[in-house]
Amino acid sequence: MSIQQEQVESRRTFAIISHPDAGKTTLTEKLLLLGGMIRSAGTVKGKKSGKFATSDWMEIEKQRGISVTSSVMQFSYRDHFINILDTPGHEDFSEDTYRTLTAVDSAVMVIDGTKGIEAQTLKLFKVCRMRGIPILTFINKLDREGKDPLELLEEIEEVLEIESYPATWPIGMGKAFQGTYDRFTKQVEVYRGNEESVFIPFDGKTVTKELEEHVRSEYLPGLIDEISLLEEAGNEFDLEKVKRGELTPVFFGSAIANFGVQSFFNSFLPLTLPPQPRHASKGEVSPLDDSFSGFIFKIQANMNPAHRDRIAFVRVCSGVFERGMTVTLPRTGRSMKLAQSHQFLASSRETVDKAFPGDIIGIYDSGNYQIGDTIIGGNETFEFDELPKFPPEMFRKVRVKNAMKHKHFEKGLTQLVQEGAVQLYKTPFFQDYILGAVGELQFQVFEHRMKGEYGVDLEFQYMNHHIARWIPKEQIQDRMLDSRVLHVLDRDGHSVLLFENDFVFRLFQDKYPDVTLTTSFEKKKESE
Ligand SMILES: Nc1nc2c(ncn2[C@@H]2O[C@H](COP(=O)(O)OP(=O)(O)OP(=O)(O)O)[C@@H](O)[C@H]2O)c(=O)[nH]1
Ligand SMILES: [Mg+2]
Repeated sequence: MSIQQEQVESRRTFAIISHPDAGKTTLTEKLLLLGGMIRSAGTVKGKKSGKFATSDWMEIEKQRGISVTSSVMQFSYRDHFINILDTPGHEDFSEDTYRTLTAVDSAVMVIDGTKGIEAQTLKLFKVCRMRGIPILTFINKLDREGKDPLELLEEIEEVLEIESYPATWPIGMGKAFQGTYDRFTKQVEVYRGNEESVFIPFDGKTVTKELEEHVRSEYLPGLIDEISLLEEAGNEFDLEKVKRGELTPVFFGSAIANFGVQSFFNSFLPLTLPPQPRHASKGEVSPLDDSFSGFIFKIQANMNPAHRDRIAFVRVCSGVFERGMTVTLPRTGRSMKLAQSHQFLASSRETVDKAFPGDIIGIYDSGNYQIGDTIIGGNETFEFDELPKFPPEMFRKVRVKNAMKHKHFEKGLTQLVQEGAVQLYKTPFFQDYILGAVGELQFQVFEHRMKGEYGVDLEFQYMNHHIARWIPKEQIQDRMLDSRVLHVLDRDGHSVLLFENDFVFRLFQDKYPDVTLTTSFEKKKESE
């Protein structure tokens, strides 16, 4: 095996996805603890230890106890190099989550055991399913009274339409939670609240003294029945199906109590895939190709108040990245020397000199990159497939409160728009700024960051419009426009019409059938 092949085989790059609040960030924190990246675990709201979870590093995330942007982390575990991406669950940030999913080779779906499959989990699951990547399921919050585990499995199979294989099985739940049985390693992991788990061998049938000492005896007959039921009536384990994303191994645990996380992660490595080939304009690009290539799926400004710079996050797709190398950007044809490259643990960074396919590195961006850009080390020219874009569905006029701060306002606006935090439009004559977003929370994050990172207070003006369509400039006539059909220009100067609602939009189409209206968002259909 070549060095590159060895490096590729030992890498895993995955995202944690789910509906808000299922426990992604909490689980991520426990995985970082397992990987030795942190000494003690913080929590989402910073309670108890006074320490916040690593991946919710932004001010607004700490304040609200939710993730608003995806976070990139790396650690080593059992001779493997792991790239993990904690994504925000809220649908207002789903564009960010969808883009992140393009940069991974497997996904971990977290389900809140008290709620079952929730709307956003279903949507994100479908995206993973379409890509055919392995999906592992972690049913969380077993320390609380939740749904019956068999019911949860049924829900996975029926709602998500995927076969499931319980790799672990819970014994009791809530206050009476006893632990889980691991069907792979044939041992019971005993839940002991805040204390570390104990592992006891169990063949699924024979109750030993040791087991009786740790698990309340009234739970054992039920456990034996359920194990035999799963063996007889459940799906067979099939690794190939797991790797194709057709069968999801299911694990039970409690992220907050750090229970079941290690058992889950020990199974994770053999169940998931190393970096896979990626589709590009020239065809498939193999991670084993000699020359370097990668794509930018995320840009983030001001991650560290001491640096105040912008980082473009690159998923390495082929070849070897070496710090100082020169790459070309096919979109502009320009060449750039990548002198500053980092490996991240959420907001903290370390210089990285070498990176292999599957790795996610941050490169310094002085304004050259856009989300979706391909970068290439060799002489070829090709581009990776476009990233998903979502049409904005709400709009606000925005201006700076204090006119003296206009420069800061412009700077913040430009940077946050480049990140994709919101979209920006201008009215043609008065040059009013209009922000477009998928959801209300995006405006709130924008406002918060403009204040915190650029010292700018904003004034928003509500707009009634909900639909955006691109239109060739020459087709626009004054008579088409009124307060319900507004003409604005996008960031690149292209004409866009904003319609108040579906009714106005359809009326317009009937009245002007020859006008070509397009969403520049063809990919959206796939993600629905
Ligand atoms: N009881 C219980 N609570 C948990 C568990 N895991 C997480 N929580 C709590 O659930 C809440 C949400 O957890 P997060 O980790 O922020 O969830 P998330 O999926 O990252 O949420 P978003 O990033 O906003 O989508 C927090 O208050 C956690 O403390 C668990 O195993 N048991
Ligand atoms: Mg989170």
